[in-house]
Amino acid sequence: MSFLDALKEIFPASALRFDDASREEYGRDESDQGTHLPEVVAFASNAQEVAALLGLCQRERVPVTPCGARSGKSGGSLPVRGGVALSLERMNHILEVNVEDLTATVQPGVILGDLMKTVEAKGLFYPPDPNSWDWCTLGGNIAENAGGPRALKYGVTRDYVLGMEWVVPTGEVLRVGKRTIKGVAGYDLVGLFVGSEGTLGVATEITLQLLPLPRAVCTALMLFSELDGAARAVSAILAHGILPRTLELLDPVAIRALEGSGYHYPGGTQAALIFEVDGSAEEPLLAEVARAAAIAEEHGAREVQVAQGTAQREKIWEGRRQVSPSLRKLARHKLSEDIVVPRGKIPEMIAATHAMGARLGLTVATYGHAGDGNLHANVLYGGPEDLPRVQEAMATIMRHAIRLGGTITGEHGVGVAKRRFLQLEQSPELIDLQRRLQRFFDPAGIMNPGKIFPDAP
Ligand code: LAC
Ligand code: ZN
Repeated sequence: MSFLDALKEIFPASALRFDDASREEYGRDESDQGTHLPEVVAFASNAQEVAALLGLCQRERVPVTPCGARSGKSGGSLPVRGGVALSLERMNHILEVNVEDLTATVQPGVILGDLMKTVEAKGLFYPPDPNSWDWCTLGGNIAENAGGPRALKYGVTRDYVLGMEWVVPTGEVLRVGKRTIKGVAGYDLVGLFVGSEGTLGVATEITLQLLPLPRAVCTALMLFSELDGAARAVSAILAHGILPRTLELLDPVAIRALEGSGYHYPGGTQAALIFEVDGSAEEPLLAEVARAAAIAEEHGAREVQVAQGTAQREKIWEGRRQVSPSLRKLARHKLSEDIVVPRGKIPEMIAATHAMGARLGLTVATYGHAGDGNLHANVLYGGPEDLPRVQEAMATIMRHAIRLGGTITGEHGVGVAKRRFLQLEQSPELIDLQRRLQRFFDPAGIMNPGKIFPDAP
């Protein structure tokens, strides 16, 4: 039987697309890494279909690239070697929210924002909040081990995954992990699979840990006339024993980008921090905001606006979420980094990034999750003629982050965008060990090939 006939035995006709428009659509994502056409797009509706597809592709040596909303920033869902784009977006049911156990069980195509709203309506809280929460899927969050602003206090996706139904690249369906908070039986395969960027298999069901919804939240926007002051305020606030749930930074380029998108900051604002605390009552939170504001003012903050109510808070966050799309309007292209440095090194990293931009004559925006040291350095450029300088800028930023004790990616993953930089951070022995692990799970090398690791020497 031909591969195509076998595919048609696994999926109904309505779940297979071969037309050019669909292949183009599923050949792109949010990473600015070009279009890579799959031969076919297959829409799974259950684990058995996923398992049968992976088994078939393993036998026939056909590449499979899983995808959800394709909101990823490192090209994780790009079918760079063609083959099958396996979409999980139709598996989009929230299967259970268990108030007594504080767990939720979901299919991989559930939109993160839908889960957030559903559990919040029951007084529960799912903290990981990548900025694409209103359209990214939980399967993608699992694949990339997504983080977001609240990672500062609450950690990242991995910290909430208790167990999964997982299809390995050879087509077996496994249950990994558990449904309880504690549990140490066997190897931590959940830890291995979460963040494996689609190379070690596919989640077909996910059980997540939830928390009680904080009863009070307080958000402040701190405005600075100098970027360096804002960067130092981040370190100072954290060093004074305050643990906000977010501490986000916007630099002058990010602020300029927002101006054109309808978000206005007072004239002369060169940097902003979004400080947010949560807890069980409002009064102690206001005291924390006052302490943080005093520290910010010592570091040159000229204005601190405390959000009055949900609408004002949402407006502040809407501005933050618009940074990435707004930067696109300043230049034809942008490459987005998500390096992390130890928190004490945040001011140094920001200064080095801007100095590097000035030296190379490139506009670089630095913004993001400054509180956990995770900065989005975005290099803006006009066209292919700028690429050599852009590549140099990226390499410089990553080398600097590593020199300061950091890492090349805090939340977006390595994907295709950063695979040639992995060796800046990891030894050849470590990369080789991971390649062997990959081969163990995926002998034919069909699962999201061309990702994470540089091509073998
Ligand atoms: C953000 C995305 C780019 O934080 O991670 O805006
Ligand atoms: Zn981010």
